[in-house]
Amino acid sequence: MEKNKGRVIKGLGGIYDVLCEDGQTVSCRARGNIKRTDDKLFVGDFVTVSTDKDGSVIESVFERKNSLIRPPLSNIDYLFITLATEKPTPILSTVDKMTAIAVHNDITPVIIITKSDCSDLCNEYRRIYENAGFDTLVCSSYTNDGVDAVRDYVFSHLTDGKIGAFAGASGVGKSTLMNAIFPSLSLETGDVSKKIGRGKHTTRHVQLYAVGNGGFLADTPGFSLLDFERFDFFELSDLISAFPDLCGHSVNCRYADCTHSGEGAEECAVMRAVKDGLIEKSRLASYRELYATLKSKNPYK
Ligand SMILES: Nc1nc2c(ncn2[C@@H]2O[C@H](COP(=O)(O)OP(=O)(O)O)[C@@H](O)[C@H]2O)c(=O)[nH]1
Ligand SMILES: [Mg+2]
Ligand SMILES: [Zn+2]
Repeated sequence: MEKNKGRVIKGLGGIYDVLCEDGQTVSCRARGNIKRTDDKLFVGDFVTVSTDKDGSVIESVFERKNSLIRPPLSNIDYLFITLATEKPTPILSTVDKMTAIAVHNDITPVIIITKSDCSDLCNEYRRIYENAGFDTLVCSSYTNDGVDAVRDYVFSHLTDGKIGAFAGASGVGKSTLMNAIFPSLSLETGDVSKKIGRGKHTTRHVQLYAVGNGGFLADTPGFSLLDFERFDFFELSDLISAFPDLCGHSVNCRYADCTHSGEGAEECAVMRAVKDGLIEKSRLASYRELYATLKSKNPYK
């Protein structure tokens, strides 16, 4: 019997494609003990595979650094959080929730602002996210402005087994942009209104798409915030470190338990930094919204 280590790149109907260290992709079934556990195999998982005359079987799964539930995808390195300058108008608290969840789960958030052909607001959003310290790219799939830079970014960062996925509200232009970068993906694009009701009940399968430098892009239509709701959410005490732009200032607040919520503004270094233009107002507002949500979930923490 031959043993091998590899990564699940596709899973459909109990058959998993595993890209093994030797470069071969083998079609595998999973050992019964793996299938029975609550969290089944995820695309993105590192696994051990044994092969004999009857075929290949996944024997064990290595610990995941993170995972998304719908569609199931694990060990994500980059999340391309996409917002449009308009149509739909971005909800920055949603964008910021995604960045916080990404940071907390050891995923690098990258902000992609689409539809720059629609409005100059793209510059305002760019400023906010650059100021927050995230890599930020602006593009238009219509005029093609900035699309090459997005492609270069994706190709130069998704290397050595790294996994990236797109996230963002429906209609922001994720599929259009992904198709522009990787034409062979051929994702469905279109009008939000026309899409409603269609494909609602079809299971979404995720597959890892090799981007050419040893990295992978998940060929999902993009995660939305809904998909994050079950995504290993964090404790109130972890929140500040999920906002790197606030975190550096918070150590200078007079009181160690400062909530940066507006009371005692004189003593709050985060509030001072907002006043001085070092922290974006919208970022602090998002922080406070999440703080209130987590507080109401866990009133004793
Ligand atoms: N004006 C403009 N419209 C775009 C751009 N990119 C995509 N769209 C349109 O936005 C709509 C939604 O695009 P789609 O890629 O399906 O969005 P998704 O739901 O995020 O995958 C479609 O009608 C696209 O033609 C862009 O750069 N500029
Ligand atoms: Mg789409
Ligand atoms: Zn404070």
